[in-house]
Amino acid sequence: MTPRVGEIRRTTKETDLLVRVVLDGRGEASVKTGIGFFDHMLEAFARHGLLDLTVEAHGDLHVDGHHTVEDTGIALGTAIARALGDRAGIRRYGDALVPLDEALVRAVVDVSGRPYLHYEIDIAKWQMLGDYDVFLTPEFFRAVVLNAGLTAHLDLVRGDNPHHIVEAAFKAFARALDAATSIDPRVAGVPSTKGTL
Ligand SMILES: [Mn+2]
Repeated sequence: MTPRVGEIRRTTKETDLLVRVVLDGRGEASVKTGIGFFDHMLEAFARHGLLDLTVEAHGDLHVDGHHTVEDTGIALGTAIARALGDRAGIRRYGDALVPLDEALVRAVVDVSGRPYLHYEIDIAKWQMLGDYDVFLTPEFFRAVVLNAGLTAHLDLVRGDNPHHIVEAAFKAFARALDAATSIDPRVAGVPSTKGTL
C-alpha cells in the first residue's frame, strides 16, 4: 500500500504554516509552533495516533496563541483530508477512552464527510499552561474536524487538572482517529451505503 500522505502550506497575515501528515506512520513528530505545551500535545497526538507529523508554524505570538493554534488545526485537518483521499477501505468509525491520572476523556470519530464537533470538556479552572491557553483546546479540535470532514464527540468523563484533561483529550482523539482511518482489508471501496464520504 502506498503511504497516505497529506501536506499543506498555508500563509495568512497571521500565520505561516507547513503541516505534513503520514497516516500510516510510526508516531514520529517534528513539531515547532513556538508554544511549548502545544508542541507537547501535537507530539502526543502523533505518538498515540501512530501518524508521522511535521508542523512548522510561525504565528503572531506577540498577539497571543489563538491564531497559531486555530490555524494549525485548520492546516492539520486539511492535511488529514488530503491524506485520506477518497476514503476507500477505511474502518470509518473509531473510539477511545484515555485516562491520565484522575482525568478520563472519551473520543468517538466518524470519518463521515459531515463535519460536526460535539465538545463537552468543561475545564472548571481556567489557566495558562506555559504559553498555552487551555480554552484554545476546543478551537483547535473544531478546526481539525471541520477541515478534515470528521464527526467527532469529545467528552470529559471526569478530571480536575487542566494539563491532564487537555493531554487526555489529544491522546483520546489520536487513538480514535487512528482506529477510524485505519485500513480494513474486508472493506470494499468507500464504507457508505451512499457510495461516497
Ligand atoms: Mn504532559
